[in-house]
Amino acid sequence: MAIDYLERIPNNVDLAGNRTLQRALEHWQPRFLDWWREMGPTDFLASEPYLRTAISVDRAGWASFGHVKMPDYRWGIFLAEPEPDRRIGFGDEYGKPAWQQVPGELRSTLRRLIVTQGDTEPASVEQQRLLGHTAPSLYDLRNLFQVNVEEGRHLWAMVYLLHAYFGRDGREEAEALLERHSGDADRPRILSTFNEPIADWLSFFMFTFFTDRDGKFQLKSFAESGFDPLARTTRFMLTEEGHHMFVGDSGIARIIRRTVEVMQQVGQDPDRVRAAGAIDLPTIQRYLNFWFSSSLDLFGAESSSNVASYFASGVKGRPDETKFDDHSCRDGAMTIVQPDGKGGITSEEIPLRNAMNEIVRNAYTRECEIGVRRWNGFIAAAGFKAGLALPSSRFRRRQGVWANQPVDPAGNILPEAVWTKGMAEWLPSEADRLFVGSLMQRVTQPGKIAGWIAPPDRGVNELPLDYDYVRLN
Ligand code: BYC
Ligand code: FE
Ligand code: FE
Repeated sequence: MAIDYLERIPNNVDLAGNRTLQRALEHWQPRFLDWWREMGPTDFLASEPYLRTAISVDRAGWASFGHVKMPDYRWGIFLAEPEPDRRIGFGDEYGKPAWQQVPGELRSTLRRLIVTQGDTEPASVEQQRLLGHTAPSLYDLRNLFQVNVEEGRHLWAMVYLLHAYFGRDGREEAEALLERHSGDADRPRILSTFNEPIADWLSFFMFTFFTDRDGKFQLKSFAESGFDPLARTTRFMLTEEGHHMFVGDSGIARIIRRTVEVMQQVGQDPDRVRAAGAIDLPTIQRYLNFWFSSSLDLFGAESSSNVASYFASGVKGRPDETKFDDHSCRDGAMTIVQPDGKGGITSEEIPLRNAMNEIVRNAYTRECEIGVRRWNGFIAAAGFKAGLALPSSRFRRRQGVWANQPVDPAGNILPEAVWTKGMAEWLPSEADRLFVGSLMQRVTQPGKIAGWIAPPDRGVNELPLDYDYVRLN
């Protein structure tokens, strides 16, 4: 179905054919805009970034590009095309027709998951709201704003489901999504990582690499859902997610390329690298340790009865469920390694369905490793020892069996005092944050770039690097 841009809320769900729903969403729309003006990139309301907007849900040519003031961005509701006669692909309902309405007994489960997903989207916009002041180039500033408006649209995607399928409770949850705020002492966002400050662009790139990638895996799990509107919504969201991870991956690669260039001039000593205005590799590793460990928590506990019931009931599958042989997983088991409470480790066999969080976390980790290997490639090519590494999945966890355990990045359990001392070296210190913060000077001349990051390989939409990617009005 084509997207109707004449509507106040662009959509391909025939909103005009459901007046009650349309009115409810039109009532929520000004509240969303108020939230954007208060909690979004508030100091850039008059700026015009060069943004892409979805104009169809087809793979080929879904986007149009142009300079737009962000409050005028056409946030809308776009679902991937329906699959005729779609069937549930996993769990106890395997092979039955996918649901076009919410099954009564799954109502509260589905609502909670949709709210949790929806909560992360505006949270990330809040976390990133001040970064515009310190963008290393107009190209990067534009990418930040592109990510922001799309996360705003992801909020719309979840709010549509809440309004369309969950009645009054859904409308109340949609309001609450604008009332919780990242880092708010009284009404924080639901998931841990979305309350962490993103104060500098190194954190932003780490977040878009590691945390948006959790988004990808969670959305892929929902893309398998037996609740068809959720599956179709998340399928379209995934087309936007690719860009967010590109921003993170290429951002970190560009930082590293600049760092090794400086190392070739001044040597490896972190102090000399810093004095030359680049970010030393040990600092990059510490930021990586922080954001990777935080993002691992977003997959939930290694053993979870919640996730077993999501899988059994057909609510939430595994990413790329069709690639697995066994879609029932009723009989399988998985071994989980956990601390034994006496300074050692022990292993426990748990039912496969209870281990779904861990299965998805492992797939996520393998994908993160590909990025790290690529970054190490830049370091090695410059003639230095390529030592960036993901910390162990036991390191600095707050959820699951390894929560609050004294573990080093290699995964060893340490005596409490040794561990406490180590943590100061493994995570960004106040001094690290101050140093990185000191590099964050805004560059606004087209084609110019800050000294701590290499230029991108190419511009946006085949435009040159010195294009005016943001008109700062
Ligand atoms: N922080 O059985 P457990 C994205 C809670 S990112 C705080 O282990 P379950 C994006 C859990 O909620 C993708 N609380 O967990 C990225 C539960 O609480 P209740 C976001 C946590 O249910 C960048 C309790 O602990 N999408 O889109 O198997 C920019 C025990 O739970 C955390 C989703 O997360 C945590 N880290 O799985 C923008 C998908 N971890 O119910 C956007 C929706 C767990 O006992 N969410 N808890 O009060 C889910 O599927 C599941 O809720 C989780 C947890 C995978 C998060
Ligand atoms: Fe998102
Ligand atoms: Fe994202």
